[in-house]
Amino acid sequence: MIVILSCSVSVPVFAADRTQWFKEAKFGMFVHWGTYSQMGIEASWPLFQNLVPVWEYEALARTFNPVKFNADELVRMAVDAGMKYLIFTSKHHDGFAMFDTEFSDYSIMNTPYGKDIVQQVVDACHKAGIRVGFYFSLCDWHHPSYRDTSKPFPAGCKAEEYPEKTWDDFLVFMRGQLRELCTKYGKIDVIWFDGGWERTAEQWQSEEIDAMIRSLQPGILINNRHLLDEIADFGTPEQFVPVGKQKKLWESCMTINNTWAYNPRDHRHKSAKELVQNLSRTAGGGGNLLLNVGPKPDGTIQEEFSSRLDGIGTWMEQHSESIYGTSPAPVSLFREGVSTVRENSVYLHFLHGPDSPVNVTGLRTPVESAVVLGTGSRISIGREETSLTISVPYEDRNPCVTVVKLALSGEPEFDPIIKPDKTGIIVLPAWKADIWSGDISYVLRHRLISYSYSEDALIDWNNDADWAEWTCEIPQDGEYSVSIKYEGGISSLMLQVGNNEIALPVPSTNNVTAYRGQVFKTVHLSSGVQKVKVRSGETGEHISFGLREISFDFVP
Ligand code: JFZ
Repeated sequence: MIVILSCSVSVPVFAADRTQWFKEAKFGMFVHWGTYSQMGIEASWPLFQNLVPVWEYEALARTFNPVKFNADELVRMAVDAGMKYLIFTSKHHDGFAMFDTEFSDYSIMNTPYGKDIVQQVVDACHKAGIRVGFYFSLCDWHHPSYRDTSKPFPAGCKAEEYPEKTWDDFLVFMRGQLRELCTKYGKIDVIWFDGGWERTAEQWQSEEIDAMIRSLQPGILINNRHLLDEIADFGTPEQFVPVGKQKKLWESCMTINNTWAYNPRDHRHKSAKELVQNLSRTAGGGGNLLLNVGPKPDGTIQEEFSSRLDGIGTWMEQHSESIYGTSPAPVSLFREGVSTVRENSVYLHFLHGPDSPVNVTGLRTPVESAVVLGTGSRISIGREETSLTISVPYEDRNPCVTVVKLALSGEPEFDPIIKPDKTGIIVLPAWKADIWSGDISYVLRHRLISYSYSEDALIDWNNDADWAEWTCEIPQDGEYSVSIKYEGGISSLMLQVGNNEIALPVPSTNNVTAYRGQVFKTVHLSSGVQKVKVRSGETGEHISFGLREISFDFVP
């Protein structure tokens, strides 16, 4: 008699290992698709907003039959755009399962289509060799143990509106579906939670489900929307690219127009240029871009989306080395854009221009050559003591983002220290600032200090938890006059140099477009390398204030 002992021992996969592919991939496809595509409305939210009666929304399951859906074509579109992974809505807030689940009749299996779409998507991703993950909404507005369905939306969704007695039943249901998603489809690389805001992590038992998922799928990544930021593998800023330095991996999710689902009335499509700029900005910030498509009711992708994905793919054919496997440059190297680093190369992504000779500072390692990606043109490099000057011929500019590859003589070394200029003044410009912020809230736009190229200023001073920071060299002990160039105004700006902090009154200028210099009282500075930090002196909106530069001038 042969006894076969089977035991699954899940080997812990440490964060640094399991996130490596994600950090290198940089770019993925988000897919929001369900019965709602038949009405051309947003996923789930029309229910909550009482725009569509529940009976009418849920009746969509009776007609959903995407006969033209071809998972391989969808995945090919993603691969051709340069996307390395795909996140698919297995279940949105409406509770409709796009997979064959034994725990609910409200699923794709009970539609005229009657086939497991999640299975098809996973198979196509595995066949194409890209990673695959499931968007899964914790909140389930269909399930009678989650929501008091006797109440009209938006009532009935909150914990306090529903008796505790059914909550355990719902958790059994929710965990059952998660277990199905983690055991029926082979290797899964991401669980992209959403919909956590109507309960707490304790009520969701997020720690338990996080552990269950990791035991069933060793190496899987889980985002922060089960409300456990500290154990999440990545943060999820939504519809924006954070500008500050982040404390953990992050992935910006974004739509091409403004709707996650298929919406033929939403014509606010971002151009391919804007989408590529967002890709460069996410890579330049050390994050990923998850760009969304919402398939039509027949399963195909609308032309406005496919044409833009083609445009991104064309750019990626010539520029992917400046995206995949790169890290963000630790120092702002030039004013016109962002920089990525890979091996002994630095890539300058021009989000604006380049119109005139470009000044590159903060790079210690000698540059051997400068080449424009795509055209292959070698461009001349002007070298000065602590900076480089490059000029990109107009004909070499890319219609989306021009990237100049600097080939270095060795390992990239950066110099964050701003030195006094030829006149001895220490000038700290907006574009050289490091922007620091609190943890980005995954959904609501946590207004950060951001750098606005058009004003060439630091704007959005709306949260005193954010600050701008420079590292500079103070040549000698003594008194220095502090000057700032700014527009608009703010009642007080806190300036910290080393360990001393002073409040700078910044009277409002009479015109937020012009800017003016303001010389303040002097401060005593000690010689050596100093960190200069600036933050709003109070909370509240200061959308009128734009800081262009701070400078220190020695007073003999
Ligand atoms: C969430 C979903 O609601 C949305 O449909 C989409 O799936 C997106 C990726 O994730 O977006 C949210 C969630 C919560 C809020 C706003 C957008 N909220 O609480 O304001």
